[in-house]
Amino acid sequence: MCTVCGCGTGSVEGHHGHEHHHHHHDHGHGHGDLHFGQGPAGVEVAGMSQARLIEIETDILAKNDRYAAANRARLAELGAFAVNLVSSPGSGKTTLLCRTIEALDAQPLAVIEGDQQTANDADRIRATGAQAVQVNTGKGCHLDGHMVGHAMEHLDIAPASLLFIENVGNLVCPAAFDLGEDCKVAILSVTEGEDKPLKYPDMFTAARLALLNKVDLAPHCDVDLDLYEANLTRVNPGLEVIRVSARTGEGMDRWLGWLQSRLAQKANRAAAE
Ligand SMILES: Nc1nc2c(ncn2[C@@H]2O[C@H](COP(=O)(O)OP(=O)(O)OP(=O)(O)O)[C@@H](O)[C@H]2O)c(=O)[nH]1
Ligand SMILES: [Mg+2]
Repeated sequence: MCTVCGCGTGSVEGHHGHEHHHHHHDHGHGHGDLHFGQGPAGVEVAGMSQARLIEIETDILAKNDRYAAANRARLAELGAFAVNLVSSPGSGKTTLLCRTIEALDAQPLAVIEGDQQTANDADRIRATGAQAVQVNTGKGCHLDGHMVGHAMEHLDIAPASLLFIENVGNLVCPAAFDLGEDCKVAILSVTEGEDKPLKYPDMFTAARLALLNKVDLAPHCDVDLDLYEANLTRVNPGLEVIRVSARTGEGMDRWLGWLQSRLAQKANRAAAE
């Protein structure tokens, strides 16, 4: 997770150049494997204690959480339902989003697009007629609460509308950052391999729903869709999974139904207050 190196401070308090050296030792777990992070060995950084690392992480995430809380309060007032779409690059976030927007037809919505560079994805969204703001994160590998707060100011977010936030394509860092969204939806495409939920569990534990995309390609990829699903629910037993194809439209009804029911709940809650 990038909070370990402190790159998350970039947008919150101005970018500070930093250099760090991770000392990699074999901690004796056999086969010459190296264990860091949540593994038994923990994280080791030269000149930095584990306590100091946790302090930095806590600091970054606490700042982020204040921005996220402000975004969440604003969305609650409006009764707008916000989805944070997370996945590795190219799994089909923008394609699915364009199909979703076309299918939602006249439903008020707004889109925030996160990418390191280019406005390609916001351009693709605007081509559907929807309003979109592109956020370029530069060296950043994820959106944060501060960026999303600013982007929200540039959008006309209607009461009881949908806000889609497409995060930077990255299967690791976006998992750690709350943007004030109602939920993270992880997209995993069938070309990525059945083991991805096991290798990158954070994203799938942080998500409420997983869209298993590109199922139209399954026959060409020699993959096991049931194994994809089993591995997803193994890392997160509460995860809902919907098989979809942005290409053929398969499964889109279930995804749209999921969205509409969540939006209705949120809008009703706002109306009742
Ligand atoms: N066959 C097939 N191709 C798909 C499907 N969904 C997306 N693609 C293709 O996958 C490629 C990547 O799609 P994008 O929508 O750009 O993926 P993304 O997740 O938005 O990528 P980044 O924003 O760069 O992280 C494109 O060539 C899409 O046409 C699908 O359901 N089936
Ligand atoms: Mg995209």
